[in-house]
Amino acid sequence: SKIAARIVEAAKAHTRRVDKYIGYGTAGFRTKADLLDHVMFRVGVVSALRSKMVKASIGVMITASHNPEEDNGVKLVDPLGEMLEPAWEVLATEIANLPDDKLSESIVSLIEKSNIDLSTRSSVIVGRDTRQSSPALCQAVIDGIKAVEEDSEIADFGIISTPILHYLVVCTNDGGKYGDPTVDGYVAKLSRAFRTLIGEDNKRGNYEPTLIIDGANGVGAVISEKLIKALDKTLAVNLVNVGPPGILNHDCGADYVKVQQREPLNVSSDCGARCASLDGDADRLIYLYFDEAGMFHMLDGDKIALLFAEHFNDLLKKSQLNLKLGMVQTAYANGSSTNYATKVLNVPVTCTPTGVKFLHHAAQEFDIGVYFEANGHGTTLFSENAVKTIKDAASSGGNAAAQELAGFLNVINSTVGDAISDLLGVEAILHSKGWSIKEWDTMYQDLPNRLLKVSVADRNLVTTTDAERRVVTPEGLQERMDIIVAKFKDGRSFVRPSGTEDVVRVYAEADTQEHADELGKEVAAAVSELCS
Ligand code: 16G
Ligand code: ZN
Repeated sequence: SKIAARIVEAAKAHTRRVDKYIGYGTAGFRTKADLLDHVMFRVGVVSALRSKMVKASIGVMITASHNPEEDNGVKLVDPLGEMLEPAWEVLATEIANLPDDKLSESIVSLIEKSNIDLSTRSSVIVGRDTRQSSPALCQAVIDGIKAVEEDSEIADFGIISTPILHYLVVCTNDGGKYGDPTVDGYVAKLSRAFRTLIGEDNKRGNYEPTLIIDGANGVGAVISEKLIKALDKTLAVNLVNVGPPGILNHDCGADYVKVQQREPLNVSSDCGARCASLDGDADRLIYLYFDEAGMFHMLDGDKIALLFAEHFNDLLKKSQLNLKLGMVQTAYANGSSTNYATKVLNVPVTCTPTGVKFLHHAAQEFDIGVYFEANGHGTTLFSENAVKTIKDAASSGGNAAAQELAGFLNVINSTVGDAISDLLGVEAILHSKGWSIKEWDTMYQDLPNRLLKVSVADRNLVTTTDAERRVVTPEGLQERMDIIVAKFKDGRSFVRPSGTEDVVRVYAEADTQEHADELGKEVAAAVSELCS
């Protein structure tokens, strides 16, 4: 057939030079950049076919997020801005790993099996991060799309954040209802909503409108620059870690701050101000500051989630709107944060397995669903009913709390976790409350915790249940862990196989750092022993 011939021809420029299986993990295909050329080409092919099948625009994002500069990756975004449907993850993985000489026949069979109408024009929205490997890999994706259909509609947005790509996909498919499908449209929507929320006076109580943003030497810095202009001094931003290319995430960024539990490069302990660290594709956010004694404090995804939940809870009470607020966390959420939500705020908390798609899905069960991973990825979802209820109450006037909620509808990028949008949300809430970062930080006290990795022969020996909180196999491990955990006050521990690295992860928390460390060590030893 014609398409088979075209794919054979185009694939010659993107041969599979490495015989290594590359899987579609929790965040798409991700590995060393120099292993990815053929994968990108094939993802391009798959994205065009997916678009034809669903008769809508599909997104392709080229990034390896918080991972080092040498890595890269790619993920597909479905028409409503959500992660690619699982059945297609399987298809994409099969196609990505075929030998070259099986590629075209396999694609033809996919077209037949899925009943894809080739006459439907495909539409693919493409974005990439600032990695030096990204332009060439992006070209490989485009070659793949064109192999399926020479005049496919390709919107190549160049360097954008992952959340902007999700936003563009949503806006393109809903005809611009959610926002104007351009980067400027995104910046304008968020900055306008933020300025409306802040109003005339950007100072209030203990809130100071000055912020350091750590751009992780990546796209977060690029977007922040646009944002700063659009904010027009409503928020005074000191942007650090803005490049040069080649040192993405190096000793800076949200993942560095969270894992190392220290400040990023170019943020010094005497600055006294608050700092927001973004990750390499700007979909994670972590705050930090130094107190008067020069001590470092970190406010992670859990703290951010609780700030949102508390404020929305307040606004719902004040506005007297009858909407159901809930939170979604994973097992990594600090026990104190869950406790604060359920016991102090009386907000229900759902726990899901790790991975954005699980949290996002669970958050859709509420009218207002706040979801965050402790690593700083998260957002707030508003049901259709919530959007309508809030807008109606806001427009009828006199209900200031409803009007504030309406402002948040536009500041928050509900399509996926978005560091820039979350940052504006946090700043607007602190302003509204007149809070310093210290007042936010002392909302509740984190339980000391420890994260460890254990290398084992086969990490998939470990299987879990109850949203990763209990081990099913290897047999006897959970019983051993129960006995160990019982020895520690406020002890809690769980283990799970990583979805992105060849290790088993161990989480432990307890009343003191020493105890959390000890608990983690003992559990790690049990994992090693029972997995060998
Ligand atoms: C991926 C996930 C992230 C999760 C992380 C866990 C998405 C888009 N990203 O980065 O949510 O926290 O994996 O990694 O789902 P791990 O399985 O190695 O612990
Ligand atoms: Zn990221």
